[in-house]
Amino acid sequence: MGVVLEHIEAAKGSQRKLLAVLIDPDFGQNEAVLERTVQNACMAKADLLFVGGSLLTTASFDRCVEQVKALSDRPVVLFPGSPAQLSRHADAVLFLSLISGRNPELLIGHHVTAAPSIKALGLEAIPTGYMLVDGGRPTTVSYVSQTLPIPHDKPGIAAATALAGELLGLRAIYMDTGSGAQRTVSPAMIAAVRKAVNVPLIVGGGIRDAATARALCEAGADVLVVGTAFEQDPELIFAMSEAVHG
Ligand code: 1GP
Repeated sequence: MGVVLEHIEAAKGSQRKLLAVLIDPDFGQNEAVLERTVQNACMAKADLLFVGGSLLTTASFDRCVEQVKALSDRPVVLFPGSPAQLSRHADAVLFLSLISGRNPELLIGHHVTAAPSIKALGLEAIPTGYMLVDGGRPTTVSYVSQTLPIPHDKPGIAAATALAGELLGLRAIYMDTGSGAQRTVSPAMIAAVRKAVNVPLIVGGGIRDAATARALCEAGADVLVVGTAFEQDPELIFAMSEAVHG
């Protein structure tokens, strides 16, 4: 097992919740804002830095990852929207299979394309079942992936999907309503998935305040991912970190 997954599993074992700050490389084009966000993440003791996005309009992905790594003392984890989003500057990559959808390219196609590069770059790959959940409106990820999200009020579907992922050998489940979603995954759905599987649960999409972050941790999330709210207010990282770490 790689060191990043080991870190996540050890935290789960000791019931310590983790906060991941998501950096969208398009947003990271503004170097001053990127620097401030990464510095705040380190000062606030956020646990992980995720870099990636479903649709990139910048050509300088690698440069963004390099900068994030240079500015931080936290593990940098790629959250790739495509096989082009790989970089040797990262510590690990979420090797995502979009198990809530039925798009073969996102279940196995992109993986075949990316696997030789991941090996050549020496990146730790974390096999992750990615589940897109309805967050109240279409998001970039639902449009780009051309998949139907799991209905918000169907925790049973989410639990069965996550269990299938775990039985297939995936090492983490990422439940996401998508960047900038109107609502988060519900605590009831997180609790149902938590009951169904033992692997770490990563939860993201639409988390904007500390009280919500705390509620999702209490429902069973192990890692919370926040992006948009920190783009709007990098100072929020401090309150969010306090809420997640209890
Ligand atoms: C999106 O889970 C992430 O994939 C984060 O979402 O930008 O809404 O925080 P937000």
